[in-house]
Amino acid sequence: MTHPDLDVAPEIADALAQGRPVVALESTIIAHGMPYPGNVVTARALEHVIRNEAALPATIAVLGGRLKVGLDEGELEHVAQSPNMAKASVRDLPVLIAGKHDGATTVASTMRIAAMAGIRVFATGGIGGVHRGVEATADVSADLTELALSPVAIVSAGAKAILDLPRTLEMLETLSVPVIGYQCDEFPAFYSRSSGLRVPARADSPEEIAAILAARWRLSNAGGALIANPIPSADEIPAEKIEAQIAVALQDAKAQGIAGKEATPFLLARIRDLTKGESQRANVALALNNAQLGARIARSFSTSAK
Ligand code: PSU
Ligand code: MN
Repeated sequence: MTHPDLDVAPEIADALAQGRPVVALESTIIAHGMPYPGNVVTARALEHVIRNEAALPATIAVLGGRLKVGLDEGELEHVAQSPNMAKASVRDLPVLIAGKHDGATTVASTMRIAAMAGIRVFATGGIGGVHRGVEATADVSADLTELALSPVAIVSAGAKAILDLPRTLEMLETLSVPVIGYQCDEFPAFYSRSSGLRVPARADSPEEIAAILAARWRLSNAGGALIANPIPSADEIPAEKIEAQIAVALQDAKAQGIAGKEATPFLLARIRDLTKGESQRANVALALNNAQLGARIARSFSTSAK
């Protein structure tokens, strides 16, 4: 597991060596997805939920050009507060490594680094995907292409509602990524449980998901899987309600010429303002829910692999 650019925290390295469950967490959601100090509170809460489920959290970030798997208190605080945390997708990693810079890892780069460390399960809020208006912008998140490359299962509340969900599902099919609805038949839409789109497969227990993952990686180690876990009913924002705010945020982005990697952070922040924080509360709730399921899947996967 030694790699010249990778630093795996000793506790996590031990757990992985012994086949104990570990769940990766991303850092873009901390540095660019939520404001301080709520972001660091959420980051700690995500780690706590995973430990409570008898698994180890491994928050991933780039610090001083090192690919860090597992952050200590001070490092987590730094990621949450520093103005110098670049939003780092996979293509940004070489530049950050060579320049010894800091970077907050997206779903795509977190997957890549998790795979390098031997972590198979990763919990996040919602993955990136095909953006609305893709015909004009060609904006498709590298989260999708990475799902076709790295052997990591992502637990996500579907894909972010700001996206074009039908096209995102089409692209996942093209990339041969298994999409499994957890206790649901519909692809969840991040803030809401329903999207009107069917998931191609359903599983009702972490054990069932672990068995699917084991089979997936017997076929090939190239690529991961998407576990779609709907936001808990008590925390959801109905699709009709949030859709109006999303439309306003998308219009504002267009008017201000926001595009590329700035698009997602801008839209999430704008929706947070428009909903007076309601979207943020939903985002935290669904991320915690995903961390819990991620830990259960990792536990089940590690026992079945023994
Ligand atoms: N989900 C959230 N908040 C976020 C993101 C996802 O709840 O901030 C981030 C993830 O890091 C994801 C990224 O990988 O947004 C997608 O950005 P882009 O569309 O530029 O690929
Ligand atoms: Mn993009």
